[in-house]
Amino acid sequence: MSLLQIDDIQGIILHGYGKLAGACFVLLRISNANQTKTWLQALDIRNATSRPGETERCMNIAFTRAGLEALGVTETIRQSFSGEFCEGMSVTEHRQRILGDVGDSSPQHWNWGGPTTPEPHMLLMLYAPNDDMLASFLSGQQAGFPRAGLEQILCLETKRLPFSKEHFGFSDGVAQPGIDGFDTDTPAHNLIAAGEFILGYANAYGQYTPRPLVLPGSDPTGILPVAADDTAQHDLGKNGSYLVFRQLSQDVPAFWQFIDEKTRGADGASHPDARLKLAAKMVGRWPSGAPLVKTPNADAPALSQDNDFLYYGSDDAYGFKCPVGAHIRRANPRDALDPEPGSARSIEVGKRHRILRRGRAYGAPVVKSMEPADVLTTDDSAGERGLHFLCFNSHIGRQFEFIQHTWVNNPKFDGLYEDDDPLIGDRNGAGQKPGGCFTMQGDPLRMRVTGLPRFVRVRGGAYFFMPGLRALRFLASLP
Ligand code: N7H
Repeated sequence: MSLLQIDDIQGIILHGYGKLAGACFVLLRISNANQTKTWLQALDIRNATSRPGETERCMNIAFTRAGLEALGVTETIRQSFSGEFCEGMSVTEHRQRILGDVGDSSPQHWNWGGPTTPEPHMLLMLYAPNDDMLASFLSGQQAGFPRAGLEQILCLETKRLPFSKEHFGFSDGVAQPGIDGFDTDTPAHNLIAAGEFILGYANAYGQYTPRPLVLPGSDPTGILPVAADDTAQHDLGKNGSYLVFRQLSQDVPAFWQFIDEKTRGADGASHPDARLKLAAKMVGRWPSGAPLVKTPNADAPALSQDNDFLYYGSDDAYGFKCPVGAHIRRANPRDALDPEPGSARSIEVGKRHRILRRGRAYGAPVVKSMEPADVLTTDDSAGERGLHFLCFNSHIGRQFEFIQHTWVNNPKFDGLYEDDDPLIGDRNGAGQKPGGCFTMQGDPLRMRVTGLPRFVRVRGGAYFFMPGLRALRFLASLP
């Protein structure tokens, strides 16, 4: 039985809706708040009581700070939301540096969420079994926008790629944290306090993450629950979460061309096996999803869903199997963190920096086969494709931003010197720091690849608050 109030939590937080192949994300602005509130009151938002079946349609909703303001949330209440959320993803230079949103990834070039495009107020997330059913779901919603006092800024489409791959050709969405009190079959090293992802529950420190609370006078009809840690206040955050949304464009031809060049023999011939191995070393998993620490020399599809491993605990303290700087080892170092790598304490530290990923690919694949050899012989330099990266966390600074800044984009991560994330790193942060190297630790010799270009660029993004369903009713009934 779940210890979480799953009937009050929006479904996409706890379930990935993996069976629903169609998905789109609609960015909206509120032009008439009263109409929008009436619309919100009648909205059929999917909760988390059950995982949707293959024939269902689901809708979820989230708001930016500007959206809350447009709905009439007072300044005092708005200030009780997280600092990162209030400040926004794209506004300050400091945050642009933290996130690596520099050069041609800087917000001034973004398609949405930046200073040159209308600021989104709301995100409507629609999911359906297939693209046709999604199209009718979307057009039904769109028909109601004018009466709901809403203007559509953009509808971001997604695409289910062949073989459940992402654009570089790897299985994505394999490793997710297990949520304590909800997930039952997760190994203890991967079981994370619910309060790390859902507000109003104890977090990895055994405390309540700061969240929006309101005085009872602001909630006269008592829609909101009393805060568990402060009975003088009502909990607007309870069962909600912060949603990080970044549109990340992937340069697939550049990725495979670079790897192909670096693995050619002295005679200039390509080496498909060496190519695949270098790419797998960069990711930390093989294309099937099999983790390198369990199968360092060849893909093993039987292990494609395997997430039950540690690094020191897999006899890979030095990164001989999965390089220290590989994408998955940086994004979640498991038991490799100071002060005592390989210990229970290291795992506890790691549990404070986890995210729940809910992203979807967008754009057509370069080739339907998803094979590197076919990518290399196809001319598709102009194609726009990538990942709508979405993740949930209860503390944006300590979770998403920490991962991005202290691990992904940090050239000195875990004893390295000038290596940022080989897959998604910002390289040298527009000349601010070293970057663009990838080291594969080895005995007796390590190997280094240098001159990595940026393969992933940012095209848009924003921080959202996804309220619990009672909190949504509260927002819809604001005066
Ligand atoms: Fe990453 N990729 O598809 O190649 N990621 N990621 N990611 N990522 C992972 O376990 C990818 C991005 C994490 O617990 C896999 O799902 C791409 C950002 C985390 O072992 C693959 C992009 C951030 C994990 C990819 C991208 C993260 C993870 C292995 C951008 C956070 C789990 C399969 C276009 C700041 C780590 C899997 C763990 C895994 C890919 C972005 C984080 C294949 C293409 C921005 C926490």
